[in-house]
Amino acid sequence: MSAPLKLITIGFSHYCEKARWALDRTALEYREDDHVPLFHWRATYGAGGKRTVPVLATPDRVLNESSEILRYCDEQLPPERRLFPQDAGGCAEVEALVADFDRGLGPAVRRWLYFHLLPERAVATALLTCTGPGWERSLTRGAFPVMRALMRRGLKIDAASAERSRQRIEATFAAVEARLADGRRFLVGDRFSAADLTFAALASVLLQPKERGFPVPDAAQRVPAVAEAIAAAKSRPAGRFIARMYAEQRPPTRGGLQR
Ligand SMILES: N[C@@H](CCC(=O)N[C@@H](CS)C(=O)NCC(=O)O)C(=O)O
Repeated sequence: MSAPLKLITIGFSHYCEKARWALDRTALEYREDDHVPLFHWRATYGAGGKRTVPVLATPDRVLNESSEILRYCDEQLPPERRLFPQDAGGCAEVEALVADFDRGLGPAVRRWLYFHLLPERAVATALLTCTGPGWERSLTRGAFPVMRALMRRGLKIDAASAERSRQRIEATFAAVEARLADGRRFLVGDRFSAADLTFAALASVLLQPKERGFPVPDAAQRVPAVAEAIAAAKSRPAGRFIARMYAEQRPPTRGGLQR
């Protein structure tokens, strides 16, 4: 039997959940190798990838982008289960939505969440150390102030950028709700696609559906702004759509953890 694929992640990352969900829809055997943020570089560069996760190491190539991993998964599936539709029009629409969520929603969710969590040392540490091998978690607990400074600088996190991110999240949720207003069950066409998966996965850190492949620690809810945002997101149409996508389309995760 061939060696399983290796999915290098930051466990709680939303782009990693996107890739993990796509892998879990296939019969591909894979093992997840999860890391604390910043410590993941050793694994990604070591595997021949770049600095971001997810990275999927396969026997013949290394995939550095979550959407590339979705396409790789599609190669394993019959046409009717693929995430990118076969017809050119449907495929272009799905690709445009995925690119928009990847460029806008993903970074906005991350920046907004870190802006609120990083000032709370206990909460932020609980999040950062819910993933990765024990030695990475221990070092993170001690080196938290340095990591926090690096993350704030690297991700350009401040009050103004957090506010722009909040607006971007709101605009994306509103645009999704405008699409869903005609009663459609999926964002494009009449079946589940990469657009639905990407939107649901990238917003999942805000919604915390129980089917998520890697749970976000409850500690995040101890920050009032975050608890309020989660409650507000859950009660609106886009949030209910995400909950339904997770309930109906998210198989249990199969990657295990490599330690
Ligand atoms: N375009 C990339 C974005 C992935 C991404 O931003 N990953 C974040 C985790 S949420 C990351 O690795 N950040 C760490 C870094 O930039 O060093 C994809 O779709 O895979």
